[in-house]
Amino acid sequence: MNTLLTLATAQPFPYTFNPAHTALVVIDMQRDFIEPGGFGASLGNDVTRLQAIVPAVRRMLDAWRAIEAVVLHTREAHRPDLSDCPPAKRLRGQPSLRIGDVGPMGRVLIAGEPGAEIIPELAPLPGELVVDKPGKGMFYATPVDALLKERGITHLLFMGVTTEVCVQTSMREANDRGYECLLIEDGSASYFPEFKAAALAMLTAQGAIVGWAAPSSAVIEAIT
Ligand code: TIU
Repeated sequence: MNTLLTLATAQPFPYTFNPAHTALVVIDMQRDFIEPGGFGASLGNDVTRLQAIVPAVRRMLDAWRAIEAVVLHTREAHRPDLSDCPPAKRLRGQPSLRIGDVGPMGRVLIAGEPGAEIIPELAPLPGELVVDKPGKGMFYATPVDALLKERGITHLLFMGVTTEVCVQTSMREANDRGYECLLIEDGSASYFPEFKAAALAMLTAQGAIVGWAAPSSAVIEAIT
């Protein structure tokens, strides 16, 4: 679909994008954050909150796949030897399991382990981009910028978890690199609802200082 579309109801003002130059970005919808026994739970979080967005993320993915536009999935996952995991990250606090420890879904937050896999409902399709990232932001120590530029991508629609951690960090990194970013509100969740609300407010404040926000229904209506 190579045409300019406008989401008239986006916050804080209308958002215009061409699906041919836009990627749908799905951040870290992996078992380690969404199922019991993973990294999210080890930090003391109630993971059931994140499960609520899965149907909306799937609907948005299905609609985006139907127009054959670019999809990028990320996973927060470290190398098995932990060479890309700073001690500051692994040793912080008193989690019940640290990154690299063996839990119910294999080694926590390690690439190739069951916990690092994207949940089956949202499994990437052949041809979709899948990138492991060692940090919260998707540009740090990854080929994401090159992958997007090779495909002529200038606009990014964000979904995934958690809103104020990996989604917000990735959106800020993208904004600094010149991408026009929009957060799909009902496609993102936090363990803390008040943090999701605050993230949405601060991303869109000051005339879209980081970017825009809109519900998935608005994007689906525009592309269908
Ligand atoms: N803890 C938390 O809210 N998030 C993360 O550690 N990673 C992501 O957000 N993916």
